[in-house]
Amino acid sequence: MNKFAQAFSISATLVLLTGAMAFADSSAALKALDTDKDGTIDLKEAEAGAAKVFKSLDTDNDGTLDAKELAGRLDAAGFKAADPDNDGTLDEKEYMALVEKTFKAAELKPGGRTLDLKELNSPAGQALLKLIQ
Ligand SMILES: [Ca+2]
Ligand SMILES: [Ca+2]
Ligand SMILES: [Ca+2]
Repeated sequence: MNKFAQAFSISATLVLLTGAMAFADSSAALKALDTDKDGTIDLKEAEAGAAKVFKSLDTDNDGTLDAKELAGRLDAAGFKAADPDNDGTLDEKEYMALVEKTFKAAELKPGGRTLDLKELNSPAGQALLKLIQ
């Protein structure tokens, strides 16, 4: 195998692995969050997950999340958009509004009110999972 073919084969394997991992993650997340076991996540289930995440991320217990506490879950642009009062932190109301907005963005059928595995595997679905599990 020449170098090019080798590199190609390695990156193809990585893409396959990443794809498989994303799928496995979403399906485990769906199972964990789907408390009424209908095979989808509704906004109430997403919010229940988000409330748990909010509590566990608020390590200094001041009732808000700052960019440091949200590291790896929300990028700077996302943080700014979710902080309309511009105080540099997200309180629970701002966090829940962000969760609802991201939930709606992940819906392939707008107004469907639930997210299935395919929707959770979309970029918006993946962004949502970072906020609720
Ligand atoms: Ca459900
Ligand atoms: Ca905090
Ligand atoms: Ca704020």
